[in-house]
Amino acid sequence: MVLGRSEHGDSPVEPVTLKILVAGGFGVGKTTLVGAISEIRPLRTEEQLTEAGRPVDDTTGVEAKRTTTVAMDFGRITLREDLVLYLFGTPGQERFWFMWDELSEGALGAVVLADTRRLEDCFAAVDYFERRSIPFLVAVNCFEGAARYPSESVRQALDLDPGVPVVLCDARDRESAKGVLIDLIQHAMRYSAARRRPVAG
Ligand SMILES: Nc1nc2c(ncn2[C@@H]2O[C@H](COP(=O)(O)OP(=O)(O)O)[C@@H](O)[C@H]2O)c(=O)[nH]1
Ligand SMILES: [Mg+2]
Repeated sequence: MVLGRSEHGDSPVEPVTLKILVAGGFGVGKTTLVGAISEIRPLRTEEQLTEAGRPVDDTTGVEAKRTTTVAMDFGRITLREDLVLYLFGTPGQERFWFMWDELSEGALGAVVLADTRRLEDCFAAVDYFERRSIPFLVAVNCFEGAARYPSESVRQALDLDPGVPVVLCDARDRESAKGVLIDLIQHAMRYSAARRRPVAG
């Protein structure tokens, strides 16, 4: 069978699917971001924070957080009819790092969510993607009451390479979250183009 335009003139495009990771510290807004943009009911695996988990699930600075993502968040967004993104919110707690290797397989790139009140919580994620040369950007989730810092100070505090974008977002807002994903795709494309460029000489 020849693939081509259908009788109705609409082309039967097979969408390109891209896998994107959403990482960052505990309570930084990963589940919120995936939920805000997913067009399917996001699959999330949350459980009540228990007494037993309290020493490891540090909620200092995270108001009213009663659940924790134990496995991951999963969502989907169609950016264009031929471009579908699959989102994987990866748990920030150290006891889940073993999952990251599997999740990052074949990923286009990663969004590292950051909260300026607890910037150090995303060191681990930044370090992880840097080491594996996975393109990422840092998206500062602007919580009310948190001081606004220029992206340059966030960059310095996290000791980011000059090429790593730092953007501001509101994880609850669909358009804002979508903008972050588009920024990441553009960054990942520039990043892989730069890596492919032959070295002169
Ligand atoms: N005010 C405010 N609260 C947020 C924002 N993003 C997340 N939250 C809240 O912060 C808490 C932690 O968010 P969550 O998405 O569960 O964090 P996760 O651990 O990274 O998945 C939840 O109670 C959210 O409702 C935001 O942009 N602004
Ligand atoms: Mg979560």
